[in-house]
Amino acid sequence: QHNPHTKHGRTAIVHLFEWRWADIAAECERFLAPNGYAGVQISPPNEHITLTSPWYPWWQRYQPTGYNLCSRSGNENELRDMITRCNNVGVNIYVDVVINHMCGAGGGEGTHSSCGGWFSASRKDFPSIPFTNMDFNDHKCRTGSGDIENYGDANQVRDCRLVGLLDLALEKDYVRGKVAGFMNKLVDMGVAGFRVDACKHMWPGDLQNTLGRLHNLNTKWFSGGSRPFIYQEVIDLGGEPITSREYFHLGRVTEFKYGAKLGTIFRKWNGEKLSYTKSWGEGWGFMPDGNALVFIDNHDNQRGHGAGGAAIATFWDPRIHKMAVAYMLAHPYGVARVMSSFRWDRNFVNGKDQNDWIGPPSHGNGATKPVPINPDQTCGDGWVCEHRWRQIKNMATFRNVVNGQPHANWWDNQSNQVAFGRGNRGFIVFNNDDWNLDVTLNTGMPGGTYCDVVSGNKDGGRCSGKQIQVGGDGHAHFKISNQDEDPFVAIHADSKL
Ligand code: QV4
Ligand code: CA
Repeated sequence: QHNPHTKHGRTAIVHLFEWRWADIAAECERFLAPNGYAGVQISPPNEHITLTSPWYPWWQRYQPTGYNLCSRSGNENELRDMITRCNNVGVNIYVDVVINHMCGAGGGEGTHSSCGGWFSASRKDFPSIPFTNMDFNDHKCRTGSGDIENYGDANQVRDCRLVGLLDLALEKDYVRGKVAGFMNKLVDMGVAGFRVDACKHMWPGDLQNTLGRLHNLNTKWFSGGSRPFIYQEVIDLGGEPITSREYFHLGRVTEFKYGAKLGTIFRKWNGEKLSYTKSWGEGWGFMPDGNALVFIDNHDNQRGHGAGGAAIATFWDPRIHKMAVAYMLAHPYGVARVMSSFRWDRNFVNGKDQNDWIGPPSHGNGATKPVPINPDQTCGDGWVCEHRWRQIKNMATFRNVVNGQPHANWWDNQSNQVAFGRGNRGFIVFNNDDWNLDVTLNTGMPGGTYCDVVSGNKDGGRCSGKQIQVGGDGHAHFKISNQDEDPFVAIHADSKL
């Protein structure tokens, strides 16, 4: 189902990657709701393997060992409290669910799992669910290694092991029932939907059956008959037999071309220019608007996993990252997701980060640290909190203010200076060239003085950033130095002084 069921005209989702439930609950109340964020994507909440070599990597959470709800982010009570408190302030929760597989085949045997439950990867035995060796796909897989070896063969992509992860037989009624039961427990607790991991590796028919078993959303917070929002992780950059299109009828799909292209454009690689984005969206060969879930970076490709490579614009390149995220939030295409990261010690050897496995800030024993908030509203202890950066936070508001308005009043200099508006509700101007921008443009907005929400905030009647004068004819003069800390300017109906 394609509708995120957002509340109060809010639009943007933030992925609070690896945050603890207690911190997310507090963040919903103190920051997300007051600043108009629509929802949170949370890390997988169920039991997962714990590994010590490498030391508690972030990706251990993509190796389920059971469906009990205790994880590195907290226990079931903390999860329930978080869902309740976020819902009570109108912030939706979307759960990252890993249902294609269990842990790696080499995961051993014992109680090294986040709830302390016993399992055996070697015997394919997960008694807390229970799944046994009859619930996996190995008999169907035809590759020598049992792993996916060739993405050109759709059968092995669906029926073999993704990097050695024990592949569930989702064709079985029993497995479908267990997976749906796990998801329904979360639906009943009040979540609004799911980011479904590794959908390329599951048959659309199996997914359709499983998702068809989901309950309607909890009527304490959602109107009767509401179906869970589904967005499916399928990496489709073209060139493979499995396409995003096969999944459109089930829900939205992650559009990986979006961040890969926009990163390339803002980096000015491969001869790309910002002016070419006049037809951004479907005009670039992206999936239909109503199917797309868009983002600049995600938890994989910000550290070299997944797709997109070095072009991806992450918090490590803040100037480019802020521009790319602002472009996404200003543009009408897709449901938008903002990444909120933790920092780690990058260590590139021959272009590969040796530390791409490092988990969230922790006390050393694998217990994730809380997110402390500094007096200036930034986060401490290695939490990056991109969603709190003024430029990004204010663009999330921009997206809400212009929601439903058409892309309008495009201008470009045939290079890397562009501008566009959203009806008569908002206007944004970018200068990604190596020279100044100095131009008068039709903003389409009512006359008046507006506060630029990139360089500052509107606070009461005052503006801490640049002020933009829009004349009675909708025209305004813009000057943006290529030396500016953030070489873009954005105004909207609610930033009028
Ligand atoms: C290793 C070898 C295998 C070998 C296996 C033997 O590489 O060849 O068969 O040991 O046991 C980790 C390790 C990986 C290891 C594997 C199994 O990195 O080296 O295999 O565990 O032990 C995340 C990480 C992976 C990690 C995985 C499980 O990115 O590195 O694997 O979690 O912990 C494709 C998919 C797409 C996927 C993307 C990364 O189409 O669906 O790759 N993205 C999603 C998630 C991603 C997650 C998974 C899928 C798996 O966004 O975070 O992978 O749930 O494009
Ligand atoms: Ca599979």
